[in-house]
Amino acid sequence: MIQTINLTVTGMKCGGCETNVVGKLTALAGVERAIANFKENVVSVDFDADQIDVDELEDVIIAAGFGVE
Ligand SMILES: [Cu+2]
Repeated sequence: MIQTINLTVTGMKCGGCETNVVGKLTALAGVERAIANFKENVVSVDFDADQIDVDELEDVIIAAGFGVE
């Protein structure tokens, strides 16, 4: 089942950061869609909870150099 989560992500400073985060997330199996907004510090992810969980999403964001609150 596809779920949507809105994560508070810190450290995004421009559109390049948004593209970076979205690219990392959408490369994961089970992520259907990701939208990042650096001004709002929000990353919205549509994901298949049977394939991937929120901890894995957060790990990828953190590995890319950003923070998750
Ligand atoms: Cu940036």
